[in-house]
Amino acid sequence: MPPKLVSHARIMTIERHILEEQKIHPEATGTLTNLLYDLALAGKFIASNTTRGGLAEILGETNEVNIQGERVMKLDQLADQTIYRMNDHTGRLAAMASEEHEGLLPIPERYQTGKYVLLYDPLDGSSNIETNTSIGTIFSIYRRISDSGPGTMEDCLQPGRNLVVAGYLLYGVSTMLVYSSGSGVFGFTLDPDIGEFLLTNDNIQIPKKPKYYSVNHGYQKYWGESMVRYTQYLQGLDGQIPPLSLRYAGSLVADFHRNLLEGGVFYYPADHKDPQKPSGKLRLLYEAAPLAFIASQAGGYASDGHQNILDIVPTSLHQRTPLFIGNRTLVEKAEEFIRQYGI
Ligand code: P6P
Repeated sequence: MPPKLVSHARIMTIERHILEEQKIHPEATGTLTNLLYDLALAGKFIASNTTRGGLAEILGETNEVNIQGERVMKLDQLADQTIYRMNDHTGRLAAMASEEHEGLLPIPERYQTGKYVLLYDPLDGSSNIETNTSIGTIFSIYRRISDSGPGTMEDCLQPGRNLVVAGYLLYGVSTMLVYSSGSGVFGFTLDPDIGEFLLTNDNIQIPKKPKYYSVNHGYQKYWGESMVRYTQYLQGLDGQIPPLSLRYAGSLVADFHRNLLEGGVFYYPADHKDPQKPSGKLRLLYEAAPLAFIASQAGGYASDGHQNILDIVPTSLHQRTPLFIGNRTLVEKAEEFIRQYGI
């Protein structure tokens, strides 16, 4: 007699979860469901290569430089191509845009176009690959604005408020996929033995009591007074709150994910380090907006220091923004310091 399977919780695969989510949206046609399947599959493939990173010949840099002026790691290229080729022929997308490429990525003419656009950062934090620090993929899905035919730049330059789905994959101690379609945030952990993402974090809510703050202290000399005072506030130095612990991996997805689960704030402020980047380093469309959508679904908040990230209407694919994201109280406090002392 086989042993009776004892489970204290439903075994929920991401496929089943997406189908259940689809039932909440009666108008859903299954296209979005299939698009999410495809992203989960791409994530499994990328994960299988990142875990072999130290062994496979793909580790190390190509001799190419991307639109951001950053040297492209071979794993970056693999992740970028995997996501594009997983989605270019399905007829679900009108266009794509990747943080690794300057312009919009059209759907090849031989394939049909669909009603969504996909924007993605294929491997954020890739400078950490060779030190075996967690890295991630970030994705955003919008409904196209144009009626039909090839997707347009207008389809891609939408505010985060218009997001239909946002999510990320985190390639760390385990591989996780975290996503929201507007009805809460759900985390799935990849079981490599069966190749399935299983629900491990149901309806994530940022804890009310924060534990961490995440910032690169190495740039303190470039900060304005507001950031110096804000950081001292987080460290408990002005006596307003108990000190928070500093955690900074230099990999946005890893830092964001920790604060999502444990409570805290990540910030990459505008600084005076690089006159070419007065708005800081992070990209609005590929990093800030999708994570702001997830943070808001988890009871948190994201700001550029003045306004909700989700309200910013992009004017270019690669525009950058200062980012404060995590517990609403901590992000609003940053806005307060900036109002009082300037950026
Ligand atoms: P810094 C990785 O390159 C990245 O885009 C984010 O993942 C990360 O949060 C940030 O840059 C780290 O930048 O300047 O602190 O090394």
